[in-house]
Amino acid sequence: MTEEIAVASPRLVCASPAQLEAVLAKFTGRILGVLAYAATRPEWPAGEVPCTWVTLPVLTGEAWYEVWVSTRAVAVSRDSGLSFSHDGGLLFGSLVLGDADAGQIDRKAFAAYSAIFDVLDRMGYPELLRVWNYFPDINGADRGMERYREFNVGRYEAFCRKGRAIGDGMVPAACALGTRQGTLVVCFLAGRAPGIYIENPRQTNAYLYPSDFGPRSPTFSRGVLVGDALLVSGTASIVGSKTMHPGDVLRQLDETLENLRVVVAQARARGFATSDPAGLSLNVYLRHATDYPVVRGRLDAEFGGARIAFLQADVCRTDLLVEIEAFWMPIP
Ligand code: 3EB
Repeated sequence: MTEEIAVASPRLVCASPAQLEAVLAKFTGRILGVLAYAATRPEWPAGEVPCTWVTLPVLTGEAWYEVWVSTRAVAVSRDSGLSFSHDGGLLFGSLVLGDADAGQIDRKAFAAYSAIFDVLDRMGYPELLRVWNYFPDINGADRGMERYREFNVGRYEAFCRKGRAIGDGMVPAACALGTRQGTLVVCFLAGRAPGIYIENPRQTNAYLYPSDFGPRSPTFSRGVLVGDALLVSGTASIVGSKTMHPGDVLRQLDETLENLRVVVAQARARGFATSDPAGLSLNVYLRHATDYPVVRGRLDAEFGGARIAFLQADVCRTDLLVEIEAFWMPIP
């Protein structure tokens, strides 16, 4: 007799402020955590559900909630300033560090990632699957280096110090965006087992970016398959390692959509089978809020049934005007 082993898979439910209470009630006991996107402190779920505020303006309303749900019962915990939930297969959590606008973002990144890796090792969920990085003034300069590049130095050093390999099929999916408030927010999904990490043949693997993009490369992959869920990294108008179509948001959008199609195709080749458009969620980060109407028009035409959040954020290269992350999985 063969026994089927269920692989842990996350689920995502998106909610407006009006929908939040009902969503939380429906998934009580199975909520891994909530990412709350809002420019000003949003309404908070009561109780012990770990909720992390990402201080970005939402272009479609007051706030936007991503409720990450497990298919199993979860336990909620705290350790070393991290709050997290885990279900025996997956661990979802966040760490918020203050004074991230006071310089030395490399040290903050090193501290955050070191603390996260330590907790993951202690808890027995050593595999970092997907990371969300948010910090202020991402394109500003500290001590003569762009803060995103400085962030990459600290992140890279923490990977090395904590024994994480950097290479093909080994680095987490991620996004990195600039906010307007003084905290470094790092949210993460980790697992007892590694994910299937996806790269994009149109793009240089980010950990191999040449040094003109900074002394240490960013440590992320283009996407990750976690069970039957696909989590696509922040995706932009980059071919090889070069920004395409500077100054032209619609051409950047087309290039970004092509990159997204290629990442999904790569995931299909590795076993990703979800095709229900209702299970697709996109976060669209726009550098300029004034680009919202044209970008929205194009995306509404492209993605019929998907849930799309539009957020205003600084993208991690000054010449990038748009970045899109995508989550695609069965509806819980
Ligand atoms: C890029 O493709 C655009 O540093 O974690 C996308 C996703 C980007 C993740 C990161 C950066 C990161 O290089 C920027």
